[in-house]
Amino acid sequence: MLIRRASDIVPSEVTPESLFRARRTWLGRAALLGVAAAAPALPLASVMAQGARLAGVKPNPHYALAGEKTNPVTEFRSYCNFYEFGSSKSDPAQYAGTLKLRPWTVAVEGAVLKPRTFDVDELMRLAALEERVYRLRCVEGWSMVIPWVGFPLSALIQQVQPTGQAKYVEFTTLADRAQMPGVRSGILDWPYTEGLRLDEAMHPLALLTFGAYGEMLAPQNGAPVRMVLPWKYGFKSAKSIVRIRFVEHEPRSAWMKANPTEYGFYANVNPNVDHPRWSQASERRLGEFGKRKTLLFNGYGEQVASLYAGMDLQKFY
Ligand SMILES: Nc1nc2c(c(=O)[nH]1)N[C@H]1C(S)=C(S)[C@@H](COP(=O)(O)O)O[C@H]1N2
Ligand SMILES: [Mo]
Repeated sequence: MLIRRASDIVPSEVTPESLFRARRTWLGRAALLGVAAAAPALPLASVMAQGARLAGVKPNPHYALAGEKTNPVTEFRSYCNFYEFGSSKSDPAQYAGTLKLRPWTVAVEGAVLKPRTFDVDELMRLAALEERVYRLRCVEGWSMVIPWVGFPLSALIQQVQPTGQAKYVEFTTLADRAQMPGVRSGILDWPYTEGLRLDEAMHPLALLTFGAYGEMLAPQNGAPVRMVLPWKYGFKSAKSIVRIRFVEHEPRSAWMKANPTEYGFYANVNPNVDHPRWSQASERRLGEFGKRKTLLFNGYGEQVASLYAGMDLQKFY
């Protein structure tokens, strides 16, 4: 079992000062990325070499994924899904450099006693950051293993104190036509939104994520803040979040609106429920030849299956 006890939580050594330094490095890097976007001749590798380290963040050994290799950081940063920047896997790495990461606020509102708009740097200091190695499986049939940096979303939820009416959480992400060329397309009804049931959002695996590979998130991976929900298909893990709203009724996500028969609210990884257009029984781990069997709940069943006890997972896909 990987359920954590309070005594297992590794205290972060991130100081305001180290965060400040990371931020400054990042701002310098963001400027470089801006230049790179304006001059496409600059090779991607030189952009990705710039680092904004998150000093003092310790790996949480309970989420180490023994026996599975993490994907190379270059793969993580160059093969992305972020439709606001285009629909091909290489578009986000090429175009997300224009995303302005500061100032950035996240409004936390709706059915809560203490609604509050957080500056993202403030939000990042709300709880101890830790590194967790999680699989992320895309609904399209590929997967990666990534060392994410963040803290459980539950830490934020406890701060704002949901009322009895809060049954679901809705995430809204940035949709800025000026910065995001993909938002001019009609692929989705922007902004990109996603949702969770409150108990899913409170689950210790649900990670509010600011970094990966010991660094601040790159824009194409959802900087400055995103969700990572390792037992669900990748599209549930909304990138570049600007609002978290607590609501009474199940919210309809952008993908549900676009195609309700293909994308359900739960979107738990399930090899037994095929996508209408392809099988979900197997997947390709990026960097590997051949296929792996897809695991129920992406291998996190021991932790999350009880959330769905008694539910027909064919119906609630
Ligand atoms: N705002 C936003 N969030 C998003 C997406 C998107 O297009 N827009 N794509 C999703 C999908 S389909 C996947 S698989 C993951 C991919 O995350 P990664 O590119 O960092 O691996 O982000 C998810 N979050
Ligand atoms: Mo995905």
